[in-house]
Amino acid sequence: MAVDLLLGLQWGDEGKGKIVDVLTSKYDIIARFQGGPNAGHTLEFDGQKHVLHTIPSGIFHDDSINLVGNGVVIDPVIFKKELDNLAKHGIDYKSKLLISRKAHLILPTHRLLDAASEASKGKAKIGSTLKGIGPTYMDKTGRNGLRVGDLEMADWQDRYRALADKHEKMIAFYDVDVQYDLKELEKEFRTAIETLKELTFIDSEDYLHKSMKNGKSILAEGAQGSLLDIDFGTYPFVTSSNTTAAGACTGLGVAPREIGEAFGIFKAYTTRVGSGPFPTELFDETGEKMGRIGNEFGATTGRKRRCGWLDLVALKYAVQVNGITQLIMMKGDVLSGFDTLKVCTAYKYKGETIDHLPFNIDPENLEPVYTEMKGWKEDLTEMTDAGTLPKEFNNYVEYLERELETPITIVSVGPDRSQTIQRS
Ligand code: 2SA
Ligand code: MG
Repeated sequence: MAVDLLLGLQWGDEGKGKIVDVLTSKYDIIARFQGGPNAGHTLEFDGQKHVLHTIPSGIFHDDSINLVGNGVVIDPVIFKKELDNLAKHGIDYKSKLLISRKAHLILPTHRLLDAASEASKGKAKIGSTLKGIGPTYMDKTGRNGLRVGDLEMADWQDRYRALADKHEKMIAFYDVDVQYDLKELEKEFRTAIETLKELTFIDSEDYLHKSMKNGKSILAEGAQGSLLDIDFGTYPFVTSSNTTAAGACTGLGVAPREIGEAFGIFKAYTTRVGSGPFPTELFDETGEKMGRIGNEFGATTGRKRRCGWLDLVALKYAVQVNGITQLIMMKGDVLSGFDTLKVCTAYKYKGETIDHLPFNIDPENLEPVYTEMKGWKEDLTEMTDAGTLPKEFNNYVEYLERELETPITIVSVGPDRSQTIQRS
């Protein structure tokens, strides 16, 4: 059995949570492979909205096993809140949640370091979610990190203290105003660690291999999006993990040849939260309207998302880097009522027209070239059948399929599970 991937192709918030939830019934195991509580995966069903940060989006289904892979970074405090919330909704998570021993832990001081680093950057700040993601991955690659499996070792408290003490010196070195009461934060941390320890820790790569051998199907659930990838995103305005297909191999321990379908998910327009270049960003009423209708606010931080037209240049790049085999288009319903739709097909860059993302995506140097298309008026949110979709909507979708040379097999027309249309 292969491992299928579900990846965000833009700057995150494409709607991965919803689609994993829709696809879950086809898979035995749902696995997160990178990122951490910076993610906000929103699911809506039975009139209720749920936001998950670290826990895979299959947790609401009775039959699926949910794995937090080695590539993920876990903040026990946020994790506990997620668990408490699941318990409140009557979800028996213990029987269906597994944690890799190799996943790294976000310490309270990682969060403080994130804040100090951002404060020290001033206007050049990344606009991070302040969840400690960057500092935790720095400690991982710097070979200083604490992992989930360490919690089973006798000396983890000593190692914790040594690392936290070092972090405090680093925070002081930044010389910025970050107020904190570490004693309080540590109290909360230790309580959360005890909750975490009630869960099942496993050697997850071995588990996945045995599961594959036994015919189990696996879906790897990405977080953030391709343009936030540490290598291929709009560096330095990126997150600190590989959000692209290759990240699923390193973040779960599966070989490239074991990857099957790569589902790529994108919004019918583009959003970005945090700082960094965004060539098709709109600063006018059209952008405001997209944000308003699309309810574009961060699921983790509540920040207002920047909005703009679909950037086909960036999307093509993401399709290539990930080897996408099927596309899923989200939020087509938000574009209902726009007379004209624009799609960016190239950039004017230093006086030339180019069809790829240049190294330096400086808005000063780069201007989008647009193709215009006629919009549709119909409200799509009640539609359930591909046959009822308006002609102009189909034109938009078919145009993208041709340009991206990849089929768009699912279109989503609203946040609810039921508002999902299979095209083929
Ligand atoms: P970080 O915290 O170090 O990963 O931030 C680095 C950049 O990555 C962006 N980033 C995100 N962008 C979109 N969605 C994300 N998740 C949340 C959501 C975000 C929220 O689902 O809405 O609630 O604000 C996410 N996580 C990280 C971040 O904005 C920085 O640009
Ligand atoms: Mg999100």
